[in-house]
Amino acid sequence: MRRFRFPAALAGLLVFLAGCADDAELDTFKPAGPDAKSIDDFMKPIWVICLVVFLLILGFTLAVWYKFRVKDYDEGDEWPTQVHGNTKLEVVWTGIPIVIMAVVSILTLFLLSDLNTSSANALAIDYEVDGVTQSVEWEPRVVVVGQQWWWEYRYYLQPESIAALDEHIENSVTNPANDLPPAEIVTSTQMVIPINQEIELSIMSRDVVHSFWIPALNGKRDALPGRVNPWKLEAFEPGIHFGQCTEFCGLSHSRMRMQVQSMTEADFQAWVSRQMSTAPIPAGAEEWMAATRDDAQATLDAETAGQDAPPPTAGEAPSDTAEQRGLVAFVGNCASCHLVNGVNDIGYGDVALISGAAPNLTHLASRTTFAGGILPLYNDAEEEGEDLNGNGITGELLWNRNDLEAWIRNPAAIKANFADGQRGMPALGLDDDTIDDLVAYLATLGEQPTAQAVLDSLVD
Ligand code: HEC
Ligand SMILES: [Cu+2]
Repeated sequence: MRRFRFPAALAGLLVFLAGCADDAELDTFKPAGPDAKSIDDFMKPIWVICLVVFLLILGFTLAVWYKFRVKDYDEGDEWPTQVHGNTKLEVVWTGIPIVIMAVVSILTLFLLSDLNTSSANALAIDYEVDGVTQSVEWEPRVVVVGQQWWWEYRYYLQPESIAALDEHIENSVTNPANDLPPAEIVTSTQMVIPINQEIELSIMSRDVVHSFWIPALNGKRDALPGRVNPWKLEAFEPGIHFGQCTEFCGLSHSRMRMQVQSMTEADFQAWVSRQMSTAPIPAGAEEWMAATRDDAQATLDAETAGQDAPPPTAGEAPSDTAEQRGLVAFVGNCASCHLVNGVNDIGYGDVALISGAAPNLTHLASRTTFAGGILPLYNDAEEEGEDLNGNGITGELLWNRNDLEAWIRNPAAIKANFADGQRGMPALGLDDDTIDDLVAYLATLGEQPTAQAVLDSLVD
């Protein structure tokens, strides 16, 4: 047994030291917002109290052991006087912990109730749609939906859509996360928020219990099917704040990560503007797309009227460029699950999955990570180097073709899922050329993020 002692001690030490990484993504000791800071401010004195209690007890124990130890058996040392019960002492050492615990729990309740109430003030957002500037008073609120194994974020901006959301939640008899009304912005894995602004969250789940946790911004909050849990977030500075689902939710629980990207109010407004646009249609495919959409609308109208669908009018699908072929392949293979606004949003909702949703891909390329935050969408962005994009940031963003191709070829090989049970994305058995075209098309969906955002969001 003895020869295992050293390796065991070494392993223990390594595990212990591994907890000391100073750039750990999920560091709970680096608050980056007021909520996380109030938790931190509260926790630190408690650690100090714990340390004092620990040292006192250890000190007493050692002192007693030293003072009353048996010095020599042979000479028949006298036994120390045996004491049974000392009321005063017992009252003191029972009373002090009770007082400490009571104070800590009462203060905890106050803090919890503070973390549960948000007082978000409305934020005036100007955004542009089709060249026309519009403006809304946004009560900063993001609907967070957990599902196996990724997070969706929904932004309801216009008064009508906010009213529809509230009505939906109020009238929901089973699970409010099902059939949520359309939101102006839907994104996945990366939530985007303006800084110095309290953001109210409404956390839900489409399937099992998940838990939303961005340690730098606030504590954990469970996502429960059938409920809407309130929570809030606020960030001091622009940056990326990492998170991880913290309620075991099945096969790929550990690959259900998330990030919050905080940015200045001006950058946030620009982000909103960009997210409000529909996806660009690859050059040369506009006519076919318009006709395909008309057909979808006609089929939908006929269905509603209880008639037979009219014959399709869209002619031969365009196939000159990779992007065109990719769009056509998307409509044929992916559109039953994924939404791209401007492509298949007509009559969309006939989703094949039990969890009821797949990530909205309209602005996929504006994110920096995919598949529940386990893979980067761009690579080769370097900290040092030339200003290749002419945007003042050095390094170049390269669309991560390899991982995207591997993902479309067989998602389960990258992220264990349960596609037969309609969890996660299935392998669709596409040939390599089609996959190439799809990846080229996906790159057109949304404006590139900054190289800085890509660098910041890489998990070391
Ligand atoms: C049966 C439904 C279904 C079909 C069909 C489908 N997907 Fe998916 N897809 C999903 C689900 C579910 C996820 C989320 C998986 C995860 O992260 O665990 C996903 C994730 C993705 C992602 C990552 C998105 C993100 O933000 O993380 C991409 C990219 C993607 N799919 C592309 C495609 C393409 C291209 C096709 C067509 C060839 C396709 N999918 C077909 C269900 C589907
Ligand atoms: Cu989860």
